[in-house]
Amino acid sequence: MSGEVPATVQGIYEEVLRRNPGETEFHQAVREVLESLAVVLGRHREYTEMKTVERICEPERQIIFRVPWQDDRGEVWINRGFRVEFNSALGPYKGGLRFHPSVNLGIVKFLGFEQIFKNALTGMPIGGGKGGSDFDPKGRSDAEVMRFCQSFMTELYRHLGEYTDVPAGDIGVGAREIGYLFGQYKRITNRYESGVLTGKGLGWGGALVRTEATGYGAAFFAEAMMAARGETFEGKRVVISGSGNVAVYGIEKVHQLGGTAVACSDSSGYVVDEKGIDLDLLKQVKEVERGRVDTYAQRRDSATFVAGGSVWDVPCDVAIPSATQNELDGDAAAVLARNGCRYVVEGANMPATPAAVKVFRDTGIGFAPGKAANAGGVATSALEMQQNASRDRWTFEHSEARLAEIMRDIHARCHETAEEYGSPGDLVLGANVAGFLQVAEAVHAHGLI
Ligand code: NDP
Ligand code: 2IT
Repeated sequence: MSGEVPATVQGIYEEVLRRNPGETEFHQAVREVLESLAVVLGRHREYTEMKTVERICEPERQIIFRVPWQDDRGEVWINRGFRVEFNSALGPYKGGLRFHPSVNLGIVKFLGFEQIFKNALTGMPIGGGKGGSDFDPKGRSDAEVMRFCQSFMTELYRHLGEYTDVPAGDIGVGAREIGYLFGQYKRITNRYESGVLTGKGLGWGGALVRTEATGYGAAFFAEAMMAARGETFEGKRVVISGSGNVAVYGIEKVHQLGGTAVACSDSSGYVVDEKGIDLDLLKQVKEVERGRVDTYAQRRDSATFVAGGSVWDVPCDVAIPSATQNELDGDAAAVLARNGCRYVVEGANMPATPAAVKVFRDTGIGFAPGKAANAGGVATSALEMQQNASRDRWTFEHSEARLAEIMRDIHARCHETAEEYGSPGDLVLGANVAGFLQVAEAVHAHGLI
């Protein structure tokens, strides 16, 4: 862990451990936020008296359901579906759906908990939630994915609504899945309720820039961090893990801002391409063919594929972990530091372990936590909701300018809050405190609910 749990919040942490046994990722996410909050509770006695932190640590509602479906050969499968409606103080529950075999309640809760503060940081009126299933879409046909999505939504629909709970994508859930989910919601409810899901197709209620938003946003955030140190992306080597939605559009924006992304990965290994990742080829392999990264290396002379191994072995100035939680541990962080890395910006949710974050602190590497750096995705989801509600459609340029502004604002807010609370430069503390204060004020105003 990155530090001691301060005495003022120790009791809260122990109660979270006791009430949520075995949910290690949830414990980790809660602990990291609590470590930042002692300083806040010292200034706000009302939050201690009204158990505001304890209430925020307890989801408002947790839904777990059976998802039966049949594959193309007629075999029956039974998956588990989750939706954790964590906190609605600032707006309807908002957060993605993850389809991955590793999904369990503890992972959904960690993601939902993070989402509360992330969504608060965007400044948009959205509460925090997350959902998903242990369904593995890899290798499944479109028809199988469709049947699974239909079965999943047949249970979930009763909990959703544009003013209630608005899911979107996450790992394993992209435009294809959102399409099938929306179709089934519309069929069951007989309502064309555009605002019930975000990440929709551009021809039927989707918003320009939502696809690119998380990766672009992380790059904008990195740009703001560098600007605070008088630097730019110009000439910087960048390593981005993953090769999904966040990674692909992170690479795209890094290149537009003057940096060079030289490596990316998936769960099979990583590719290094000293000439810079060829985005057209990467998109062809990952988005069109739904293939593996080794195919990229097979088709590009300047690229090498390394099976297994750690993408963090590739020397870089900027690292943008954009695959999954706890993918960058203390050892990998030490390698990054030794190789001269200066910035680590979390595109994924909680990709750096507490030991890694400690290395970044000790070595002076600028570190941006996911709840700040990857907030561009959900912020642009809120822009999609705004366009749906007003039956409007913004241009790419307008939406991207809004996204860039939001990311600069989040950086400024985290930066200023860290200074105000006595830890200049500590964006982890800044993000946790700024996000918490916004949520806590609303929770407090709504009374004991
Ligand atoms: P995708 O499904 O599009 O891509 C995920 C990528 O990460 C793939 O390359 C995948 O490799 C890799 N990956 C996933 N799980 C693992 C694992 N257990 N071990 C190794 N590699 C893994 O997802 P996204 O790009 O949407 O999401 C990536 C991260 O960003 C997640 O942490 C997500 O929560 C976060 N995020 C996403 C947002 C969004 O708008 N999509 C918004 C904010 C955060 P493989 O295909 O081999 O599994
Ligand atoms: O982790 C996240 O912020 C997301 N997966 C996006 C959530 C959303 O509602 O757009």
